[in-house]
Amino acid sequence: MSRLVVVSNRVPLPDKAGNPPAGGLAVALHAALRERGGIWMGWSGKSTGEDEPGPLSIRENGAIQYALTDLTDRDVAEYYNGFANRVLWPICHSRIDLTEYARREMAGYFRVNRLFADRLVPLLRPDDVIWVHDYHLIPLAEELRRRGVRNRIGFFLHIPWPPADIFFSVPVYEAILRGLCAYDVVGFQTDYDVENFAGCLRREGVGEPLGGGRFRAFGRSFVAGDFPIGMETAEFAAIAAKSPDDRRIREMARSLGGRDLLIGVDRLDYSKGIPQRIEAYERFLRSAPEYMGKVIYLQVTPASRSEVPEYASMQETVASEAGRLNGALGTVDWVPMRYINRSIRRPVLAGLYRLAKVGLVTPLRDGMNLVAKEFVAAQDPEDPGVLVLSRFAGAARELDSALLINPHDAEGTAKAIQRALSMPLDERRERWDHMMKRLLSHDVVQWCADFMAHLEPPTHRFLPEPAP
Ligand code: GDG
Repeated sequence: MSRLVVVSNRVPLPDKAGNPPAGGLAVALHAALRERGGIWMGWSGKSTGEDEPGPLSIRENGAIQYALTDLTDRDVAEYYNGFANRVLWPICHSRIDLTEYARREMAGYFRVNRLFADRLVPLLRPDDVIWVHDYHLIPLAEELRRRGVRNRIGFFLHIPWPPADIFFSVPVYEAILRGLCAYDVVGFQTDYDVENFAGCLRREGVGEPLGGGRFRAFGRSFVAGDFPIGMETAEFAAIAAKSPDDRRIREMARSLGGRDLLIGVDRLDYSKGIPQRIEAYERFLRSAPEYMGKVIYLQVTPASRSEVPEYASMQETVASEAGRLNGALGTVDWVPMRYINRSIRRPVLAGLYRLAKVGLVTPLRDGMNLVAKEFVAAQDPEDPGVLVLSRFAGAARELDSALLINPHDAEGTAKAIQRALSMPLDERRERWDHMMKRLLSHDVVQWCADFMAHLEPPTHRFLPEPAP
């Protein structure tokens, strides 16, 4: 079996005992890397004040090599905080209003992709299979091809792909689109993303579908399809099932004092719709005052990308909205909302999901949203909680037995919260069963295997290139 080479912006390094960090993607890719041997390459997370980023550092862990590169301060400002997170991220989440386009930053993005290519080429063997992850590294395959790399190269986009009109507002959209078409397999989270991507090729007049998931564009052909990412369902469910024995979960349960728990868990990001969720919760309490004092909404929100101004201001907005809500509706013995602005450990998270009666996953736009899946996987099959899920999360394509809402409609979301809290046990079980079956049959190991099956050379036998 040929080696696997994974490339992503950051590399989830294992602990001293060689175990990968918790979380489905890291675990699944480590398992594939361990089985086949290979390399995981990415940014070390460190930046140097120098003009040059310094040499690649290689760490060995059994059959896996980690190849880490530092970046310069300028690289981080232009490539990561700049073009990736102030142009591509907002654009892919349909937020043209938040994009800050600067030619200097765009040049930095392509420069860092060239650096990655320069550093990866000497490590490659002719039969390695390369799998690149996410929007930071779209141009990488084209750079590798320019350096003579003929290996199979796949790409998976973890975030949505926007409609053509939105994507075309990026001044260098053509270079980005061409970059995607240099891969052999391009994976998206949902069929809607694939449709949007195909729409961009068609509208630009640069490509066309050939059938069977194949496209021809910019003079070459490749496969593009939806590969909805899964989670480590069975393992996570087992951790959650043990959580009632955990002291921290028992203390949390005691602190609820018999009140029903609603939970939201999101990186602090404007795409997650946290202020809209707080507004909907307030509307729910005001329109159903019998629930005042009877429910508690816990929002867990680790800080993220705080060097990007939009994130710093979102942090202030969420904190002030939470404070305002508690000030307006709280009483001396009840706060409607608990807000935690830091990360908690994964087993505790699993226990909190299981303790909650309602999971609130209401992003304005999301590639998939693994929190929705984790909430379902953590439930007690005898007495499952209810998932309130935005129809604009990729997860809604699979978890259609959740209560699907439009996060822009605060009244509709408020009604769904009330419905979730009063849903009869039979209906909760039926909805949960349906979703859990899907999560078990489409877990992250399956996702990884499915993508790899499309990327490996035998694919050619199943998807022959049609005659011109
Ligand atoms: C991108 C796409 C796509 C959150 N708080 C804590 C914590 N988390 C974990 C969750 C979950 C993960 O972070 C977040 O994953 P999401 O999928 O919800 O969102 P993004 O970070 O935006 O990820 C997304 C994903 O890529 C995968 O393809 O689904 O659409 O945007 O696993 O549990 N984990 C711990 N403590 C926390 O406080 N331990």
